[in-house]
Amino acid sequence: MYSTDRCVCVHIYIYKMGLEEEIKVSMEAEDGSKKATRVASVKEVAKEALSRVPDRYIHADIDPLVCNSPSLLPQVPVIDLSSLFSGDHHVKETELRKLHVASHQWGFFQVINHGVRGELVDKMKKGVRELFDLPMEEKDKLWQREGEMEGFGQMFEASENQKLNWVDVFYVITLPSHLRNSHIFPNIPMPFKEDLEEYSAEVRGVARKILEGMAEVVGMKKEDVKELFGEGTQAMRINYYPPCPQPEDVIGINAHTDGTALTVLLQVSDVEGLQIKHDGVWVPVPPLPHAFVVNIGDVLQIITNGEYKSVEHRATVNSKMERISIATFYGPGREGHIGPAPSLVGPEKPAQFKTLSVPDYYKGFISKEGPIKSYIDLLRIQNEDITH
Ligand SMILES: O=C(O)CCC(=O)C(=O)O
Repeated sequence: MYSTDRCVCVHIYIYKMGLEEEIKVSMEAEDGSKKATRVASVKEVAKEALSRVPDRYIHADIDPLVCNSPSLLPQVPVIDLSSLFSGDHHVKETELRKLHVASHQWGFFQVINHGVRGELVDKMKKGVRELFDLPMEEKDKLWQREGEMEGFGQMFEASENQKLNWVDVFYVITLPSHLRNSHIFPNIPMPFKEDLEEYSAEVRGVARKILEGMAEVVGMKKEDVKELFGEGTQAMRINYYPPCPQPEDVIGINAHTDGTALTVLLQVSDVEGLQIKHDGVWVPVPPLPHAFVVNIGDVLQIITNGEYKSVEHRATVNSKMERISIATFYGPGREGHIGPAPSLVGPEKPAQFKTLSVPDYYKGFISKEGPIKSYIDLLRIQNEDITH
């Protein structure tokens, strides 16, 4: 998904203009001309009662599930967020330890008792279904414009020959509000726009609480969290995976790690699809009632100086049922730096990663090769660098 084709390269520019900073995507052919590629909506493709899906969606190299006995697969840990902030010292310590083990060994966990009202979550579920059910002429008004990432459309679509994922995406920057795209967020239909506004604020609160718990248990100073995150930034990627007649030959989202700090994912449908790589095996993450799936992104692996892991994951699709998910990405404010927290670096534990400005980090992440899985490895400080 992220490889570039020889004839078209993707340039992503991150630039600052006072307080306004945007990620711009422009598609440029080798002769320098701009190329506007628009990928068909998979929902529309799927409506055509296909017996075989078009070749562009067929991936020959999908890594199958390694374990043939799902009942033997390990279960992703579940963290009770209310216990993490319990007044009872023992309850709190036990949950903090669970959080530490989950973040260190899995990089993924489900979180329950997170405090986001069930009624708001239900409104979001209804709102995203309605968003993807909009007629095409309404969706057109919210479609990605050339050079931009927000709105409906596939991300990182680099060439006309590139293999595609079996997913329709709606991507939107949610917080802080001054970073929002002026023709996407304001045009989101009501009442979903209002619910999205409330949900963004609530989920940011959940992300910050989890980070607070992690900082406490990993021994990171509060000042470091404040310094590294500032007010933070948040974006959402809403994924719609239509049913597919050849689910084993297509992929909803290729294996990837998240380039941000923390992802809080709502599995909208009661349909399995999310899988994570754990000890070399793809482990499904079943939807759990009233839970969010949380995962560590590359930025948090860097900030924790490698203590917590950003783990590969992917989304598979279903032959009969559609699946929807809402991934909310939380990361540092645009004005700061990304690097190991000073309180987690010392003679015993030298910095494992370089420190970069936030714009430089994202510029590298979405560089000419696209957001490659191994980007974080490019930022690793080699032993020679440490000793010299
Ligand atoms: O749909 C899912 O469960 C996974 C989504 C995901 O990995 C993403 O949006 O980056």
